[in-house]
Amino acid sequence: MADNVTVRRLQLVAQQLRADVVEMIGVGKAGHLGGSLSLAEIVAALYFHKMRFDPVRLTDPDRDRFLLSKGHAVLIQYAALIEHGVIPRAELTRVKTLAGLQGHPDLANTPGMEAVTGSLGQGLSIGVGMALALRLDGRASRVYVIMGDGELSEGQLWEAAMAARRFGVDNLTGIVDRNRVQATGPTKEVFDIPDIERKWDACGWRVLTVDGHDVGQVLGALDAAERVTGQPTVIVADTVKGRGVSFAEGNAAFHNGSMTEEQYRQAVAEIEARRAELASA
Ligand SMILES: Cc1ncc(C[n+]2csc(CCOP(=O)(O)OP(=O)(O)O)c2C)c(N)n1
Repeated sequence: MADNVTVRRLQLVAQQLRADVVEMIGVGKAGHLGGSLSLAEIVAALYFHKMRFDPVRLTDPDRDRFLLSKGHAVLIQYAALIEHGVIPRAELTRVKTLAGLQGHPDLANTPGMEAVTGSLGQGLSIGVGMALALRLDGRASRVYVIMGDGELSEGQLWEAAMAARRFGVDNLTGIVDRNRVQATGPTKEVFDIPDIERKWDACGWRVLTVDGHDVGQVLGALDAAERVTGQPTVIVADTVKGRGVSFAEGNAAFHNGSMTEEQYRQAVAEIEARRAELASA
């Protein structure tokens, strides 16, 4: 069980990550706001508590691996790496420019990335391979693969899911960011995927469902996943797309939308207000 001090600290980190994402997108520049903000607590829990991650030893072979299969949400990963000092803060305003950080994970030019992702459906295959390699090498490292619920329509992902069970890959934790909104509308309308938990279960995975904005629940599930042996674990995290910025919440227009000056100011103010509320509680 995570203690209250840890939970509060991570809630505040999550708000900082949200603030960074909003600053990266700024005014009049399209960016994946919704699917980044829905991951704030999960990314905070992983990068600032759970993962073996040393910002000054990024290639430590014993590190845990973080794979953002829904690579379009990389802004939230950049935010974590900025807060860890891996990426200079000055890069915030150069995101999605030719010379700056790219709109999807870029292995060659961005420190702290483990794979190129963004073509949806591929991250789990990479993760299974990495987890198997780590096991062969006798390392205790874990692999975390973050997927979107819209992304679950990709067939390759289910091949990887079955392979993970076939090979008893228990050093792999999948996380599904179930925010129920896709690029162009509600996932249910674009490509409905009912019974997500039962699908993973049928593929032989241990399945845990949490509120993805409840840091205590997220940490509890991450710990539980570590104790599972002989099979992989997936955490289905119920989240809200755009969480923390009211006009973006559940709104597909902010899947990859741009903000007006007024919306930008409102987003900054709402995130700051929540941060102040958490800090004073
Ligand atoms: C193979 C592939 N097809 C289509 C796209 C375009 N695309 C980018 S994001 C997205 C929606 C993804 O929805 P979801 O996985 O639910 O992500 P989230 O809502 O969490 O951002 C799509 C279709 C892509 N990146 N890769």
